[in-house]
Amino acid sequence: MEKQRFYKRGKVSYVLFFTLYLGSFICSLLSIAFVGVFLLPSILQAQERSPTSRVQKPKYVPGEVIIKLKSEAVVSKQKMIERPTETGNRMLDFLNSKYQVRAVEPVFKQRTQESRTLTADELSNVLKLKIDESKDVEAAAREYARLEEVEYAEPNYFYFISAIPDDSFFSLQYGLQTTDKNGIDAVEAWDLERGSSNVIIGIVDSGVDYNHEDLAGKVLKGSDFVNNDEDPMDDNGHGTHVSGIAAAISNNHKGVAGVCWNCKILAVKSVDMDGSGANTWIANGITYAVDHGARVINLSLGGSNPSRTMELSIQDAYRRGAVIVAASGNDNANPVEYPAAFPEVIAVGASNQQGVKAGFSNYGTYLSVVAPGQAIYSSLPNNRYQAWSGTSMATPHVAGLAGLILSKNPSLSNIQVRSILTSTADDLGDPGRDDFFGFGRINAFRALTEATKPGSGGSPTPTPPSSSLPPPPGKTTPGICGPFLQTLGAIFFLIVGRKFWNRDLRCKR
Ligand SMILES: [Ca+2]
Ligand SMILES: [Ca+2]
Ligand SMILES: [Ca+2]
Repeated sequence: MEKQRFYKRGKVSYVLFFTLYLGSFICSLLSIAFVGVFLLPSILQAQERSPTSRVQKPKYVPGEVIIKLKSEAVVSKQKMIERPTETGNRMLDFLNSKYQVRAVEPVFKQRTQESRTLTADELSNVLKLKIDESKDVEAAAREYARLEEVEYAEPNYFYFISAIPDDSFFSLQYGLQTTDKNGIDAVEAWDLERGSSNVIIGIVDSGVDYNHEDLAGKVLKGSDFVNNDEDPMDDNGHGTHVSGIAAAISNNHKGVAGVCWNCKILAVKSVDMDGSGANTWIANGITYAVDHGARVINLSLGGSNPSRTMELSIQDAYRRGAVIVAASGNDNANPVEYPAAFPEVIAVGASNQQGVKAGFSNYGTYLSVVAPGQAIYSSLPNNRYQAWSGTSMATPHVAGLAGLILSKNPSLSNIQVRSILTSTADDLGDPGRDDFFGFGRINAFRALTEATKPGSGGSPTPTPPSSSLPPPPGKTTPGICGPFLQTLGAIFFLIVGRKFWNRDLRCKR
C-alpha cells in the first residue's frame, strides 16, 4: 500500500514536471516561429530603410591589414618597413611573403614631438601592411593576429557618416529653442556665454567649406587624410553641415546660428566624398586634432566594428584631455555604433521636434545623452543651407555645448565637462537614465549655470572610465540556444530521471 502510494506519487510528479518542461519547450518554439514569420521581415525591412547616406562600399579597404607590434617585439619596426620579407623573424617573413606585402608604413603620421613623448610606443607600433589585393584581408588579419610579436591585427574598416538630407524646413532651428519647444535651451544660454575663440572644436569629418559665408574666418585649416594633402575642403557637405550646427558665425544676419558662436573649428578631413572613412584616416584625424589644440572632438560617424586602432587614438585623445563626442548611429538598433560605444566617448542619440526619440536613432546601455537630430537646418558648401537628419546632426549640438562650457570655465577637465552635460540634461522617457535617451536631452542653459559654480563637475582629478572594450555591437537575434539547450535538457532529464525513478523505487522496495 505504502509502496504503491509512493510509486504513484513519484509517477505523478514526474509526469507533471515533464509536461511543464515540454510545455515551456513548445512555447519557445512557437515564439521563435512568431519572430521568424512576423517580426524578422519587418526588422530586416526597417534596416533596409534605415536613413543613412551610405553608399555601397566594401566593409574595409581592400589590400590593407593593420597590425600593432608588441612593444617588446624583437622585430624592429624599421626592418618591417624597409624589407618586409627579410625581418629575420621566420613567421613574420613567411606571412609577409605569403600575402605579398608590398609596403609597410606607420599608421599614425605627423605627430608633434610633445604628443610623441606622451604616448611613447603606443601609437608608433601600429603599422599598415599593403598586401596583394587579391588576398583575403580577413584571413590575413587572423593569421597575423596569431603571431607572438603581434598585439592585434585587423582590416582597415570603413566607418560611415550618419546623416540624410531632410527637406522639412518646417521647424527651422527648433534645436536651439527652449525646452518646451524641444530644443536645448541655447537661446537663454547665450546670455551666459557665447563662446571663446580660444576653444577649438575638431570636426573630424568630410572636411569643411572654409569659404562659406557663415563659417569663413573661424575655420582653422587642418589636414586631409583621405587625399594626403593639407587642404581639408569639403567635397561631401556633411562636415560643413556639422560645423554649422556646432559653431556657425552667429548674429550676423546670415544663415544659421551655431551652438558655440565664437568657438574655432579645426577642419580635419577623414571621410571621403561618398561619406565613408577608413579607420586609419579617422584615427589619424583624431590624434591630429588633439595635437593641434582641439579640446572637443566631434565624430559624426560610426560603424559596427570595434577597431583597435580607433580605440588607441581615442584613448590617446582622452588621456590628453579631449572631450570626445560621437554619433550613436542611424539604424534604430541596440547597441550604439563605434566609436560612440567606447567608454571614453560621449555617445549621442537624436531627439526630434516632438521631444521623443528620432525613429532612426540607435540606443542602449552605452548611450550618454540625446540632442535634436531630426530636420536640423545648417550650412552646406557654396553658401547653401539645408535641413538634414541623423545622429550626425545631434552630435555637434553636444560638441558645441562642450565648447561653450569650456569657454565659460577653461579649467574644467574632460570628465568634468561630461559630468556637467549628463547631470544637467532634461530627463526624457522613463524617469532617470534610460536606454533610449541616456541621461536625457542636453540643456545648454542649465549646463552653463552649472559650469560657473565653484567645484562644478565633481572631482578635479578625474579617473578615466574603464578602458575595457565593450562587447561588439550586433543586431539582437532571437535566442536559438535556449530551445536547443532545453531539448538537450529534456533528453537528459528523460534518461537520468528515468534511471533515478527506477533506482528510487528499487531502494524503497
Ligand atoms: Ca584635400
Ligand atoms: Ca549666421
Ligand atoms: Ca529618462
